[in-house]
Amino acid sequence: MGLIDLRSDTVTQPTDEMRAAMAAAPVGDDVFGEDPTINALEALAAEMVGKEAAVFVPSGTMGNLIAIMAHTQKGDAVILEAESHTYRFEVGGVAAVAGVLPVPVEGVRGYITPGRLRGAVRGPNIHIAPARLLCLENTHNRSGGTPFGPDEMDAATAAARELGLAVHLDGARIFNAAVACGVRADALTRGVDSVMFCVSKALSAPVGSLVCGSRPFVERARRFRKMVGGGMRQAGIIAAAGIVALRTMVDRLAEDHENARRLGERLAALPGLRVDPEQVRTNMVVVELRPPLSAGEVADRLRGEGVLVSVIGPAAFRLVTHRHITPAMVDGAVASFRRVLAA
Ligand code: TLP
Repeated sequence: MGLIDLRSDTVTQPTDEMRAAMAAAPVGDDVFGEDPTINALEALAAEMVGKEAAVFVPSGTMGNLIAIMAHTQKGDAVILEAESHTYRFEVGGVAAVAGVLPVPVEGVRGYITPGRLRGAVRGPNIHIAPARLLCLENTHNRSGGTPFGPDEMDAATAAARELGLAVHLDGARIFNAAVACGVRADALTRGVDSVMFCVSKALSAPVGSLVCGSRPFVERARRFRKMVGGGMRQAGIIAAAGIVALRTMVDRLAEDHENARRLGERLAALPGLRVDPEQVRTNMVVVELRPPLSAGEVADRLRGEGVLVSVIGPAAFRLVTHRHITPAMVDGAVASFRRVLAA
């Protein structure tokens, strides 16, 4: 069957159509705003999330960083979910580069409720860094790809408005959320000031993310992109794949979600594992091992069987389905788990 790589949807390969579009893409110097393919991708991206403008960046990490820089001044406070990717896995750039105080708030499966948000905003008081920005994440990676629907997004953004905060959304997987909730992505982004999403994850493009918002916000973000070294030249070569990703790869995400559900249900039936199939709502499955098994050891044995998973804790894995994972591979992975646990 070959390797069953469930580590992340970032492992997806570009499609033949992407490679052809990349080879044929008209390009120019993007720092001068002259790359027609990047300009087309930015326009398409902005339109899909209902914003005025967008800027193409090499990674989600850079996209979140420059969005935060564009919303804040040094010394401001930014409210983030305690398990959010930006707080936990973006190398502390929010503090080290943006120079703002991250204020972590524990969410409910990654969702910052309006009540918890109100509880986290203090001041005004001369002793306290002024809170300027709320960062949300949809889908929420660490809580197993949990999607938040329009009502939850609207409630959080309305509370942020009352508190005078701008809102940035880490929507690395916003199209997974939209497909899972049965809505268009713009129904999830209507209340936010800015959204970053990635074409490099389940949408299968090789590189790239978009930061979208109002025209003045995006112009500010574009300056910060240049500051942190993200001004690219004939990068239409990669943007071309992003256009194909947005046009052809969104609807098929439903297949990844079905496969994740299948994986979750079958793993839940194995002794030694704890999985809640009800919580598998997009393309991720979180698996907990019952003691005394260690995730590192089980992952090594699975690797020996040709199944790759991400270890996310001493007794926990994350498994991600994507375009290269078929239902037969799901069943193959489950069979490997069964053998490894029995050994
Ligand atoms: N997530 C990756 C890696 O961190 C491991 C993954 O495999 O899930 N926001 C969210 C919610 C993300 O999940 C990621 C990447 C990013 C931002 C950062 O994107 P990149 O990797 O393009 O910098």
